[in-house]
Amino acid sequence: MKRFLTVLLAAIMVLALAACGSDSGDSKGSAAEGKNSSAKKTIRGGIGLNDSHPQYLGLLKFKEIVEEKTNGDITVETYHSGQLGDDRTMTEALQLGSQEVTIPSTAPLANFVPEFNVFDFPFLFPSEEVADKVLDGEVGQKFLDKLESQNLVGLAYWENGFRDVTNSKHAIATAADFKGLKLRTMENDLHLEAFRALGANPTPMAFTELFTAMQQKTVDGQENPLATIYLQKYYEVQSHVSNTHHVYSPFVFLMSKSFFDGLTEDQQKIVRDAAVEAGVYQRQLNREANEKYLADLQEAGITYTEITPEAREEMVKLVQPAIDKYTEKIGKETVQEVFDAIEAVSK
Ligand code: TK8
Repeated sequence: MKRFLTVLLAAIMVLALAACGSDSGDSKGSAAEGKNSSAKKTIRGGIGLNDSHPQYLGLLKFKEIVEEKTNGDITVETYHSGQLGDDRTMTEALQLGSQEVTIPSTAPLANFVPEFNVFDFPFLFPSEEVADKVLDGEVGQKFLDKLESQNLVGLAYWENGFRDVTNSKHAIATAADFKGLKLRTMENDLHLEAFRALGANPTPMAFTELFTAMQQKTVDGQENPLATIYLQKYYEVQSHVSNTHHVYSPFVFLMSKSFFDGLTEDQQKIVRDAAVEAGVYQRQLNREANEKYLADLQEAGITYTEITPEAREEMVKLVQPAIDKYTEKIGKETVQEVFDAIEAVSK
């Protein structure tokens, strides 16, 4: 009898402790608390670029706004340089609910929602201003809405930027200069097809492996916007850069849908508005330093080659079959909607 009472008492104590524990303490991204929960929440935000890149400075701005607007009910932990993994891994972590925010380029994101390939059509956007108007408008929102089926919420578009090619072999002035170059591309079949069409020998690779691959000469070159080329110190392992501007690359500010759904309506508005406001700040930071990045790259010993309009026109023609193929894959109507939106804001 005595033993029975002891076990019963222990069981009651365990239940009492469990009941106390569930009302307090941070829930790291748990949606289990439900909308009306008073529990404090933590957002783990991870990116691949390093802590000097405008993308990270934008994430810090997001943190500042969210923590201030929620009076600390939501805290944001920020991770850079692939500390939480590469773009694909972090996006999968959002789907699983083990991370709350990441901000990949549309190219890797197209592995989750293929329609995003349209934003990686070579030479699609003529300028940053046109890109902003299309992405921040009705058409851009339609693509963000497609993310919900993947347990992802797209809160805003940020800017990776116009991508330029670097390599350690020779100057790239025309398409002929791509011949045989081993170029790392993002993990995206459209990018692979486009660079094959230009005559290169492309290989897909996670961003987190790129610097080592160039250092070890596993690849001859890569392509990224100037901010990444300079701030990730590619001048240490590359000798040439050309302003191919072959793709304007958007970032998408992603949040785990299970986490987002667990926020109160006020908190949902705060994180959405914060992602948009921090995005405007990030885009501005990304653009205003481009000229300085190019000058600093040349200062660091990189040879810069300007692509002439004629050379670029030839590249446009060479990649057209890849665009045609992906127009079929994505759907002519969806693609045409983007083309029409670009034309409408370019007038
Ligand atoms: C950083 C990447 C990078 C992208 C790439 O995580 O992979 O080259 O341009 O910005 O998303």
